[in-house]
Amino acid sequence: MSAQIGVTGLAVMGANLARNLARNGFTVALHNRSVEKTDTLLAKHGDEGEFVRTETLQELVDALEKPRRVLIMVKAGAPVDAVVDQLVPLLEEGDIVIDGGNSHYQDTRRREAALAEKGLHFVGVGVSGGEEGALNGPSIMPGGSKESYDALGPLLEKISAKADDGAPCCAWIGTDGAGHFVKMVHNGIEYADMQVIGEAYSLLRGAAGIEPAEQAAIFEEWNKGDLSSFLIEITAQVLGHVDAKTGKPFVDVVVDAAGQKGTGRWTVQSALDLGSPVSGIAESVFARGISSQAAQREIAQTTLAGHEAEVALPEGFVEDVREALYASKLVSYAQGLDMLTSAAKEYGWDLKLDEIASLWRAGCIIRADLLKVIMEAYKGDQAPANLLFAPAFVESVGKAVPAWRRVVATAVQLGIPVPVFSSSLAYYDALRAKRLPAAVIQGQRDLFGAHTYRRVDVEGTFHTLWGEDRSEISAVDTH
Ligand code: NBP
Repeated sequence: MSAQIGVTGLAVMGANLARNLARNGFTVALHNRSVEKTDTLLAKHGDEGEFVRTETLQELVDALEKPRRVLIMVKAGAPVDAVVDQLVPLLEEGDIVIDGGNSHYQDTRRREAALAEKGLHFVGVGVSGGEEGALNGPSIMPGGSKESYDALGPLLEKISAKADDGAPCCAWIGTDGAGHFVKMVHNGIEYADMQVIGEAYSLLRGAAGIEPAEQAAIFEEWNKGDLSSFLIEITAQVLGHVDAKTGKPFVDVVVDAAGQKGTGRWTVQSALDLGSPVSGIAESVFARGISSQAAQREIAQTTLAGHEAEVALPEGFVEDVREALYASKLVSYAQGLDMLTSAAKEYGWDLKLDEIASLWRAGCIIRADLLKVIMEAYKGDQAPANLLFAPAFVESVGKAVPAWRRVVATAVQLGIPVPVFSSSLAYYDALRAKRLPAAVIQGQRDLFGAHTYRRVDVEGTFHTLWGEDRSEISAVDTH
């Protein structure tokens, strides 16, 4: 029997995707470098659908119908290149090699170009939702050629999560590395989303003295409104959890150093290359960095003065925090989506922001009710230049601004760090500002480096003779 798809790399993610495919009626050929994983999968779950056991890549390739679809689920980086190098000589023109791991989009672009030269399709697929999503329905972001999607899309759509309206959380994103790029930005937004929730917790605890168990109830309540999302839901669970050993709140026995696997950092690095101002996402990555500087934090606690002020909490502080959380979260989405727009221009991708918001509605970590409103905002040909300009958000964020300012001011006075709340507000205010201090910076650059400037009243590029009589001359633009 020929299999419709082959999976090589049967650790957690590969095994669960293979099971998901089989449960959905596809015949799946299985391969893993060490055959034990293949046999374990078959022993435990072989009855969930049609599997073909293979021991070598040649056997895997031989087991597949044409054009062949081979899904690689090995560790990102060199292992993907190693598997691709072994696979390519075994394949025929038109076959499709799929990388469903967390590869860097630049690696995907490189691999896609190399395989295209051999007449093969290389499809970088972003998969979000962790182990559970891989098994029961992840959010899937495939890149690669449109042609490859025609052959692969139906399988991926079938195993993907489904949104409330039944739409599959999978759609063709764009050529070469577009799928992995969008997955990377998804993760960047996820970092910011998690950090703003953390900042809300800090404020409720540090400023209002609300204990974790009580906060769990607050988050549960928030999960019924416009903040309703997977991350708010699991935060309620985490805050409500009590450590069995000590009887203390779980969050009080966990070391407060946040780990990271790299996709947040990649998002910020790529944003810097694109000149895309993802300040909230960047602050969330830096916040994890500071949290992990245990030695410096310990010295700082006894060395650095705080000069915190006595602050009477504004009335309705908990609701203020909710609104600040909502507004800051929205800025993170706005920044991430703006970064996608910049990348689309840079790499020639026709990214459809409404479809991307749509496929983040279920299956992935940032799934949230808000994504439906974001999806609607980008529908049709009236897409806003920035998510914050969509009428729905002009209104809802506008309404939150007074609370947002009160919360950030309170945090600053109390010495509670809220890097994403405050940088998001700064982004919002910078966008709104009639004049920015960039004019002063242009003056400084012209003075020390003759970098020239443009004027508000006359076309052209100018330079002031700072070291001479300070007269202005027309200049060749050097900025
Ligand atoms: P791992 O990232 O832990 O990789 C283990 C697999 O890679 C095993 O099948 C292993 O084979 C294989 N492998 C390695 Br390591 N080097 C190899 C090589 N040179 N040649 C062939 N195979 C090699 O697996 P995972 O946690 O299932 O993740 C797979 C991908 O999915 C990664 O890119 C990951 O970042 C991504 N991802 C993971 C999650 C998650 O929640 N875990 C979520 C979303 C995406 P062996 O068994 O013979 O050692």
